[in-house]
Amino acid sequence: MEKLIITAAICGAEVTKENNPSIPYTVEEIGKEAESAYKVGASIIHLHVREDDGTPTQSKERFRVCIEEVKKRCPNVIIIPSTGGAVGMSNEERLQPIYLDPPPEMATLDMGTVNWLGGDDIFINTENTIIHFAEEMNKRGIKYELECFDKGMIDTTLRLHEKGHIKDPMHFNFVLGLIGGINATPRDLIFLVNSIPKDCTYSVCAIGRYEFPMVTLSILMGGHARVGFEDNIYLSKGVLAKSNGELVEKVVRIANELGREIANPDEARKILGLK
Ligand code: KMH
Ligand code: ZN
Repeated sequence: MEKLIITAAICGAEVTKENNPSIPYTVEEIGKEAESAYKVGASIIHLHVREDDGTPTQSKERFRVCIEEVKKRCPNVIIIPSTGGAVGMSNEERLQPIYLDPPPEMATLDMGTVNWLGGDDIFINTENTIIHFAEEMNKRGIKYELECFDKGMIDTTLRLHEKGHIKDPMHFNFVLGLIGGINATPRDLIFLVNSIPKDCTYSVCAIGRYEFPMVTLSILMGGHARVGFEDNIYLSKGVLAKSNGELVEKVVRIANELGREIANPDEARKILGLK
């Protein structure tokens, strides 16, 4: 089996210090959290950024300084800025990090609209939005992480791939257990994995208590793993994680027990087909 790529989603846009005091907001906090994950085995940082008061932002300048801080602490790590941002942001705002110079190696591409965490919120990604985001990334040589919250989003991806908007090699991230998206069960994950072409790569993340069971199944099936405060703030039942590093360490322990080696960033680049 390929070595395991571990992504740390260190911040997200939804969780706050009221949920877990270790959620990073400032540039220094973001840098420290990325470093905690990198030091113990994360080769990718999925990055959202915040203002110092915790407000999510897609400001290009804020991304620039945060990426600089992360790179200083984690020299060759792969950074995947979010183009999802937070619910309610405009498309122009969400796309800001892909216009950095130099452009990021990768960025997220959200593959459909989803009811967001119950209530009235909707995370809107129309087909035209997806095509526009993909084409803008294509122009800049940015590889997308294809975020799928449900099976239909895989079908959309494959259709847009067929039409030439989405380029090879495709790398998916399956998000399970989000209220509004697909459930986090072995049956659902196997269904998703069986729905993508065999030559694609994929990673798996799941919300809250589903994080480690779903990631473990992905490790067993040959997929990759994403953990971090964006998805889950607990190390175990009722025990808040003190850092993203603790969550990554737990994945490394599980992978070691299951005999799956961990990829370093350059090995991850090779697996993902990055230049
Ligand atoms: N915060 C969500 C609305 C992404 O990073 O592309 C979007 C999200 C997905 O987290
Ligand atoms: Zn995200």
